[in-house]
Amino acid sequence: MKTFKFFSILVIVLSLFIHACGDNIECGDGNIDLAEECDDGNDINDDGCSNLCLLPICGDGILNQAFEECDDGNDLDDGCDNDCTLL
Ligand SMILES: [Ca+2]
Ligand SMILES: [Ca+2]
Ligand SMILES: [Ca+2]
Ligand SMILES: [Ca+2]
Repeated sequence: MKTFKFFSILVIVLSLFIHACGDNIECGDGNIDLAEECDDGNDINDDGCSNLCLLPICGDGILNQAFEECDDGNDLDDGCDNDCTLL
């Protein structure tokens, strides 16, 4: 009976732990979690924190007008250079 009680508590604790983990790793909840570079809790892609919870970089295909003239997400000299300046 003691063993049964122990395992019941263990199952409850484990399920709470897993539930908490599942809630924590969610992009868009406003909390910067593991594997997230940022999380501003909105769904605006070009405001400095993308919808994938990554900070803006040149080459991600998202135009961040603060410091990029263009961003076509490729590494070709096709009108938008690799440093995200217009040719
Ligand atoms: Ca998050
Ligand atoms: Ca955002
Ligand atoms: Ca970009
Ligand atoms: Ca290009």
